Amino acid sequence: MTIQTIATRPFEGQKPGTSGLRKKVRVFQQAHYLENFVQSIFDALGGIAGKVLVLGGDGRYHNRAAVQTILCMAAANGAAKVIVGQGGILSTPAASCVIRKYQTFGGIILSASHNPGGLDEDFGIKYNTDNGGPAPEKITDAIYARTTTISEYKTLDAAVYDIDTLGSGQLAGMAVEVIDSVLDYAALMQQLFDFPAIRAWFAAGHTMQFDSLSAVSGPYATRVIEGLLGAPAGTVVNGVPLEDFGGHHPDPNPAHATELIATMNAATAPDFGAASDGDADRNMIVGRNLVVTPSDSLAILAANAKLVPGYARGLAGVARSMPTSCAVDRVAKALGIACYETPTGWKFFGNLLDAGKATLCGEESYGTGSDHVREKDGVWAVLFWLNLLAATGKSVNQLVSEHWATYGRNFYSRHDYEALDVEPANALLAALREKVTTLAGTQLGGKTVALADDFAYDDPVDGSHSGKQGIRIVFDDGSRIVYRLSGTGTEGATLRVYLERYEADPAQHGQETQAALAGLIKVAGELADIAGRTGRTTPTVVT
Ligand code: VG1
Ligand code: CO
Repeated sequence: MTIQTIATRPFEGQKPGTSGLRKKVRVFQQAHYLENFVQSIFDALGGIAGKVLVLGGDGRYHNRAAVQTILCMAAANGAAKVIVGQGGILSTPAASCVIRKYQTFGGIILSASHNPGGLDEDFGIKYNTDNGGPAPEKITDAIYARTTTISEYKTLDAAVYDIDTLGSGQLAGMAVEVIDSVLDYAALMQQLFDFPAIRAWFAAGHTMQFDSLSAVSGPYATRVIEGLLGAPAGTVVNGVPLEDFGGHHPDPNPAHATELIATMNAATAPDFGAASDGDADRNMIVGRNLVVTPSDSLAILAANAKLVPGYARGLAGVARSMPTSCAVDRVAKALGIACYETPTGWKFFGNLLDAGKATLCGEESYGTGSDHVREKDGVWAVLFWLNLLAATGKSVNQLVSEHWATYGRNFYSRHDYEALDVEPANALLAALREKVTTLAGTQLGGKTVALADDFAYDDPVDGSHSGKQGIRIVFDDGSRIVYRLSGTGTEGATLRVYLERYEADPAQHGQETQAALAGLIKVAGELADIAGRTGRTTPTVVT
């Protein structure tokens, strides 16, 4: 095996989005495309000679091929060692766990997360740093800059490494260690949660359905929930990761996890329902006839954290992305702890977690996590809920309604307008950006605008500034409308409109969400002229 230096030319558009570089598989299959990006990562890091990296992905189409490419390139670039998940499998939170546990230089995660998989669907790649978290913007910017000037990359002439057999080996002088994809992660979960209590909860006859949506949470959920926690076989459904996720959208929300929703709405529903996404960093929590809004889930975990061994010491603080509802803010206030508001994307939580300023973090997009790793973590969130169910003896519905009775309810919904033409979508945002500066103090739909801006974030730890993170309109009763464009899609543009209204009166908590938000939905549509600018009168996905 010899090291080769291959001449190449930059590809346009290798700019990482909200979470890494995501493109159609066929784009990644072009000669040199993946190689250019990987070499740009290595170059932006100042080289990887002598370093140890973690490598794995969600098992989608092109995962195995990409693992081989990256192993060859890591060896050719002089890496000391690559730790690979068996079969190329590592969930995003498991990769974060392994990077931290073995104190590696960083890791490469292959996933397009909640995006569909298969030859005609999406693939993705991102770099995580030594804290186990997604590279911050200064690194992703440097990677992107490198992709625009790259002229060569290093690789090996043909080599295929056996990634299915556990154990250590060599590839052109570089050590390769194929590890059990689940073991380290499962060990971490046992340190955080009361496994005996959850085991007793299942032994008492409680039931659950965990829908892995044929994605990478399957092996993790099966080993932990059916294995270590003794839930009956069949508790985890769609638990075998498939390259095309069985043709489904591996996105755990009511619009895409329809099988689970039907199960939880049936007369024979189990006590607890949950689902996770392509790379197992998202979670959806479901009670009988009740989908727990991710923003509420974060607030409920924060309010009850002391019941869970790993968080019994209490929380240093909490953090949420700006569009996430303010439900957790009320909990933080009651607990007397700080609540941070960050831009969308898990990378913005990293510094807060590293600095010990926040313990729990969450996003409205079915993402919840803590300082145990530096990614959001789907299976962890499900275990947290299981621990709460076991510790309180209450149902999901009870925990939610009691939470609302104590703190009030933040009605919340996200309306997505997918696959829009890019130009009008950008124009819509640009027009809002102009208009937003004039809105404070005015009346919209009978409410007074208290604050209106284009959200910008100054990181309290390293002082970095991130602008243009979404248009927000906050009313004097706490209601909010937020608009932003998605940074994870691979086709056209997706407009996300986030809607929130606070209701203190428990007599009003039973309202249907869309009805409770109807006034704001109307204002949001008119203010941005969504129908006029996009030709759409209804959103594609409502969650
Ligand atoms: C979306 C979500 C965001 C999340 C990101 C990655 O980004 O809104 O909250 O962090 O996906 O999640 P965007 O830019 O499309 O709104 V995952 O599970 O796809 O890595
Ligand atoms: Co994901």
